[in-house]
Amino acid sequence: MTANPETCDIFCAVVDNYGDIGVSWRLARQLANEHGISVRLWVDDLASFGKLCPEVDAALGEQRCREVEVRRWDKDFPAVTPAGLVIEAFACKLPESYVEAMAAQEHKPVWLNLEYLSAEEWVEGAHRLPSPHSRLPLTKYFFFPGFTAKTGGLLLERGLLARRDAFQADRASLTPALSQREREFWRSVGVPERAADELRVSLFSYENDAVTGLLRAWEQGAMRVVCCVPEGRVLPQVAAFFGQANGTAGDAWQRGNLSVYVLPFVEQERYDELLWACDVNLVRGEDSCVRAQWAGKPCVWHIYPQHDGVHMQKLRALSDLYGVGLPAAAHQANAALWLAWNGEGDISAAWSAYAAQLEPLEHHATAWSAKLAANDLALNLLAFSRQVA
Ligand code: TRH
Repeated sequence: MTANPETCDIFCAVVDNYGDIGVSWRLARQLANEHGISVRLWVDDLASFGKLCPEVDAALGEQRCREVEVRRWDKDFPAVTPAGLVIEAFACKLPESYVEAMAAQEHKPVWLNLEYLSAEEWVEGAHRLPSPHSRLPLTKYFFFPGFTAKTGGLLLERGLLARRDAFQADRASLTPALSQREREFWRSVGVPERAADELRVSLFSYENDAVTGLLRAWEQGAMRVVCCVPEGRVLPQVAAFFGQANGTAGDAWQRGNLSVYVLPFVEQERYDELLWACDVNLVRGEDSCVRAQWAGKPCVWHIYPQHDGVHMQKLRALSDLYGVGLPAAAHQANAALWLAWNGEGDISAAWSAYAAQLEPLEHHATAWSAKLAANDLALNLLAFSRQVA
């Protein structure tokens, strides 16, 4: 007899920033809303969660949100019957009592560790590997997201690319005009509509030594650049460029050919719209990097820095994979800008070379998103769970 895969517990420990909860929340919603699974999402930091989904009340131990049962993951873990499918996000440690309860089930739950995203080659070999528990009759499986068919794929909500296309629709026409949705979006964040002669970029990154050089390149460049910066870690550096101590949503600064608008940190769906509405997106970590790829626009990745420096290998791996199919000059410009944005190289020269390749980069970004869409993480995860149940 198999466990009931129609129920799912997802455990998310927020280590740092928003990526852990960003991915867990996306997966929870997708399983509940698109696959009819009864999902409980256990989160140890509801305040961070509330930034991505303002409906979440950080004071509540239990609540329902968008068809997902959200439970605060406190130290004293309650006695609950484990779900048929148990997902620990990013190797967070499940409560011991819960693991014991899993082992005590007649039909053992399917237990998956949803891993961090990497384009490195070893991921294909590690994806779906079993890891038997040292003491209990349980097996945990590693489930790796990724960019190739031999990995678990990427989270992609049903209809997302069609919604993106509708949002961006009029831009492709001969007389470019903004769609109503795009107009509404800019109005809602207090930023003027985009003009035909400007390059609009979004900037979401960690503190970054290359920021000043990039802002200067935009300020002194031939093209008008409008840069939208959501409130967050890089904002003090951007503010300092304009001689300000810090910034807050609603601030706007201008110098030379560069205008900067400070945006509020918006909920996840609206952040997608920001990515769809910009020509180039500077993104970070894991989830925003994937969302920028779904936007079908050129993107520049600030990777989450690790102390041992292994993040640069990860950066190169995605840059190499992403570059397949790009004309050589565009591939080189993309790779050089990603490296310079992560501390290796001259950011000003890298931006000039990149700006000269925007057309092929844009074509490639659209084709890349279509190619990736064939490998849907939620579908793969459910198929695998049913196979090993
Ligand atoms: O916040 P992050 O830096 O998270 C990181 C990474 O995931 C990294 O891999 C992980 O190891 C580390 O945390 C612990 O970047 P990320 O992954 O892009 O997550 C940001 C989330 O915030 C994403 O879901 C998009 C969302 N977001 C909004 O919802 N609204 C906004 O206005 C912005 C700027 C982001």
